[in-house]
Amino acid sequence: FSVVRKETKPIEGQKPGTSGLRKKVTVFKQPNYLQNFVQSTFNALSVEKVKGATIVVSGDGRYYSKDAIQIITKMAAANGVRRIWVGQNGLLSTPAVSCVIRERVGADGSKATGAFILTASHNPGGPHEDFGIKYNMENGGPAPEAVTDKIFANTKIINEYLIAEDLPDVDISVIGVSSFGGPEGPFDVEVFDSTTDYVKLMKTIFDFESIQKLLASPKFTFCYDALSGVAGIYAKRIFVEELGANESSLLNCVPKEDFGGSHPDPNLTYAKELVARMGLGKSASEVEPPEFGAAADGDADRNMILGKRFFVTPSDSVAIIAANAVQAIPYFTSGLKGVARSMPTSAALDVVAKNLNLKFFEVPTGWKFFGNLMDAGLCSICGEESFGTGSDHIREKDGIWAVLAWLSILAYKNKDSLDGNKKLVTVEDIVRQHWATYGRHYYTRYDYENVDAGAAKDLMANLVKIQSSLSDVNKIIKEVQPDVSPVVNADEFEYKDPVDGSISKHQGIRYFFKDGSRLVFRLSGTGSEGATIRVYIEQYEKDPTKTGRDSQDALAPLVDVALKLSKMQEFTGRSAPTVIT
Ligand code: VG1
Ligand code: CO
Repeated sequence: FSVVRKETKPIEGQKPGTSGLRKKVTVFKQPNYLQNFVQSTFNALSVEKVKGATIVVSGDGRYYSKDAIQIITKMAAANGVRRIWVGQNGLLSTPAVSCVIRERVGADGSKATGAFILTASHNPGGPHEDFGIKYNMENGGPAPEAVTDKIFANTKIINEYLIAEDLPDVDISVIGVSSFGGPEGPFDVEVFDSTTDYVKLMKTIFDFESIQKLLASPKFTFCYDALSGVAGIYAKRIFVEELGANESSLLNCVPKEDFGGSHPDPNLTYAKELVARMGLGKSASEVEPPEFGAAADGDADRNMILGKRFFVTPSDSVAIIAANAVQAIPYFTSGLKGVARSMPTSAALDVVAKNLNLKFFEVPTGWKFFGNLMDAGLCSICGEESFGTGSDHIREKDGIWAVLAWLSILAYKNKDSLDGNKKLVTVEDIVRQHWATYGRHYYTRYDYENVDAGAAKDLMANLVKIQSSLSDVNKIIKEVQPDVSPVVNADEFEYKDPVDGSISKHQGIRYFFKDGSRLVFRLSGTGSEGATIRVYIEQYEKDPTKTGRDSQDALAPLVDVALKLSKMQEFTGRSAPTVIT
């Protein structure tokens, strides 16, 4: 093939958000849009990460992925990349990409130094929906801010990109290596099985035999919903083929380019089918629900854990996994190095860390901040309130891992009750027991999606402004909810990375209440149009006689304070959130 230099001009708005660049497919299809971003990424990497390098390109299989893979491959060839690795059909979950970068070794001993991940995660897909792209580094984690800032800076000055236009399209549905010759020597495209490396890694972490026993027990019933995302191919391999679950326990496990037309977001609003099957929500199933249910998002890095008629908040989930990991999961037998959560995530994990005397870190939203801690050996388990949970086995959150972690805990707690007539220890039992020991963090998040960007900015600015007078803030609170305890502290979260000293500012507006309650407000960095305001509401209850309340009831007064304090309706015109989780 030959290398062509194409003239181009900067395109506005290519700033990577919380997790890469996410835009409508129609935006990505504009002339040079994808090309500019990809070339800007190559230009942001050091030479040896491009010339002669091995780079992974794959994603959640959403609409436009197949075209993007061919374009990126041709540009990689032209930029002197030695080899491109593609999961069969262009499919690799985000955690699997992280695993492939860290673990996979090519036939000639080659290792990947980075990856383009093609996903917009939990955002809908299809010709009129979202596409996304992000770059992950040699440690398997998302590019740190220093790199994404450089990429963005490059997009503003780009004037040409390199492409091998005459390189033929590679058939990514067939496993094998295609070899080509270019001006700088050989170039290979290797298509490989999307699940092998990931399954191998999971087997080194968990005791598959004990999970198999759990799944085989007539007392235990199981259900998994991939929401038509890429998780389906891993679910089939792991839950059915390896662990012996019945094929009928899988819902929506065939990846679709448009996720069947719905949001591939594993929460109580969007995972409708699973929620109903688990006996929750308005259209709850009449049939006896399974004991355990879980769902994933489009790229399979998120997870939702459900018990029979029971929802586990993601903030509780990471705390419960951390509290039980050493006993229940072989990978952690020698102890936890530390734990971490994102700032808006509830303090349930903090209490566990304190009790178990573990190192603890609070980082800004987004997985990239956990990577540094893990690389420095400071953190074993971490999580976010947004249905993200994971560990230092890779550098991304991991939806299937979280399910295997829960199944391991269930297998451990039930090791004596699977045979005979002892009662099964259920998901709900485990969570209630946890609350009895550590107290409960009532928690909810209100999302206002696609709000006018100006209005959202004004609302946030006002919330910062009123922080300068807490007595005025407390006056408002007294008026609307006299029983809510007063605010004792308020700030904007700023993070100093303990490993590299880098500082991230404006990471969310916080209000701390005297009784330990907390309100957090932040703007989403993953949307593709307008603004999304997220309100995080949390209240701690230590008294074991009061941990069994309905969460929305318990939080109602604090929610009211949040909405009045932020003047939500005044600024946005919205009388209700788009999604409550
Ligand atoms: C959201 C979540 C955040 C998560 C991010 C990426 O970001 O709040 O916790 O890390 O999505 O997840 P934001 O900026 O919209 O609040 V994923 O599954 O979209 O890669
Ligand atoms: Co995701």
